[in-house]
Amino acid sequence: NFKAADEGTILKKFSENERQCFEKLRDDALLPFVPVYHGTVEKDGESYLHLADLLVKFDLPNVMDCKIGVRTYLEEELVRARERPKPREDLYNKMMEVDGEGPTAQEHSQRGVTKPRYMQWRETMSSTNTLGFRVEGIKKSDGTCRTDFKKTRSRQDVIQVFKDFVGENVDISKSYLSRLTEIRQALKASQFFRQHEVIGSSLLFIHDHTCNAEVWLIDFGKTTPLPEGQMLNHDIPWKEGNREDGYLWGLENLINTLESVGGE
Ligand code: 4IP
Ligand code: ADP
Ligand code: MN
Repeated sequence: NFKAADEGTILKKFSENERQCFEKLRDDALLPFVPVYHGTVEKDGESYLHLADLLVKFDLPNVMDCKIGVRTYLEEELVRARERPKPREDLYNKMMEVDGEGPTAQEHSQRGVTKPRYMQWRETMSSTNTLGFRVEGIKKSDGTCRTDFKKTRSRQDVIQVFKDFVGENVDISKSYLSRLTEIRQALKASQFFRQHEVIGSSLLFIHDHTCNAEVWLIDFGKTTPLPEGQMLNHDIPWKEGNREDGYLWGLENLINTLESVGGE
């Protein structure tokens, strides 16, 4: 999905939806918290979004991707699956890898699950539904990489993952917390945030041994504008039709969870 680019930048596979988000963010309170956007690029017949590489300022970075929100799929995917269910074998296999008892009897016999069904199951297995965020992956400076967090759900389990990530370094968790507090403030001031349903977006945590620690908003591939004049609250429960994403609720829980990492 990514391609190497000029010094300090990356190319991400083009999506028109994400391009529109980066364009609108050029003029928004969230601008300091999203990677610098350099427009679109064509290379070998493919289109890309040209973005700043967030890792360049770090020396042997540790990176964690947390997907924020209580919902990870669009309401339209739900409607589509209801009208014309398309069971997918790849998603059935991914479900089976995590839990042989995940699929229902019918899903077993058809060897397929629909996309929203898979996404909802992922949400309940992980901390997405209960905490409004989940850890997707961690890459450490020693080269190790973990993406086996599909069943990391309880607050205690998440705290353990965070502890391992920051190496129980209090300075780093404090820097992360102050950055998250700034992000919360920027979200509350952001016009873009009020007017968009933010689905499948992540906060990217990056730190290194010099104790440089930053958090960035990334991945707007499924961030969708609301109809003119409509706004989201971002911290009330989702009910089909209200398009709420639980982003602020998840951020609050994330801050709260990280507070339990440095402390005690
Ligand atoms: C993936 O499930 C992620 O949710 C992807 O979201 C999603 O892509 C995939 O849907 C889904 O299979 P796992 O994480 O369990 O592998 P993201 O790219 O944000 O990580 P979408 O297209 O919804 O963004 P499919 O339809 O691409 O398989
Ligand atoms: P996708 O839409 O394929 O899920 P993301 O935008 O979520 O793509 O990016 C996937 C991963 O790539 C992130 O978890 C992060 O590690 C890395 N990444 C994304 N954007 C940047 C960036 N601007 N700089 C450095 N790394 C990035
Ligand atoms: Mn992503």
